[in-house]
Amino acid sequence: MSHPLFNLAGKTALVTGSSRGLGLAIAEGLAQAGAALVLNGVDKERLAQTASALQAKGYSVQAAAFDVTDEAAVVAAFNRLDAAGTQVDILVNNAGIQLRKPLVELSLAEWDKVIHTNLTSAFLVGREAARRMIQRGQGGKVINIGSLTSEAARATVAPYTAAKGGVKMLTRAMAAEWAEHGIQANAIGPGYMATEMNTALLQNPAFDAWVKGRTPARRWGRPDELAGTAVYLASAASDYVNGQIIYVDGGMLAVL
Ligand code: GCO
Repeated sequence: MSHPLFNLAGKTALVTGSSRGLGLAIAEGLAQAGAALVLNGVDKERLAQTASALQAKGYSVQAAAFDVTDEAAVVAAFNRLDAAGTQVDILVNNAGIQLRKPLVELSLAEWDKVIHTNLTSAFLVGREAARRMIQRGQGGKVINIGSLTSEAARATVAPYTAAKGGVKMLTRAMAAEWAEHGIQANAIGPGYMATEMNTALLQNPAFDAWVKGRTPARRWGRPDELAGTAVYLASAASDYVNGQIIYVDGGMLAVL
């Protein structure tokens, strides 16, 4: 029996980019705490497969395929949720991409794609969710997914770093404007997690050794290890927490 503070029963959570990876792990964690899920992704087939798998586990799940970088698509998606009577109480802005290339070789189009997907999308989806949360007057939860690069830079991932730094400050800006409406906006900063996005790094012996040497826990994180922090930030347990970023990184940022 979970502590009542952490019970998400009766709440609906929209998790962007949740057909796989960190988004899926976070979504399943929220469902285990009682939340109904709205999964999101751009690949309708993969999204449907993921939704079916979670439904088979007994969770309440619907799929909302839309491109979080497309303003019209985001607005239309929320209008469809409104029409279906689906109220988003918890938003997790997780959708993101990685592109590893030296700054001097980067095209403007490549820069824009990463910034738009990893940062602007949090504004577009957050704006639609918050408009409705404010109008309902029942508060809400916004959880943005940052990164170690919200705090420290690594060479060859400049647009990702700039975007994730922006996610940290956008979270504070959201808190500044929305806390008075009972909406808590916070962020999670995952450390090096074993996900598809990091496959190239995991399979690189030198990088793998660097992560394990640089991390006090001496290992990569598992996506499911974000679930507890996500449930905390999605629940009444964090009703007086605003504008914070919690790093789930095995201690990497805590040490030199
Ligand atoms: C990289 C990785 C990192 C991690 C994560 C760390 O290329 O360094 O992709 O960006 O994925 O963001 O918090």
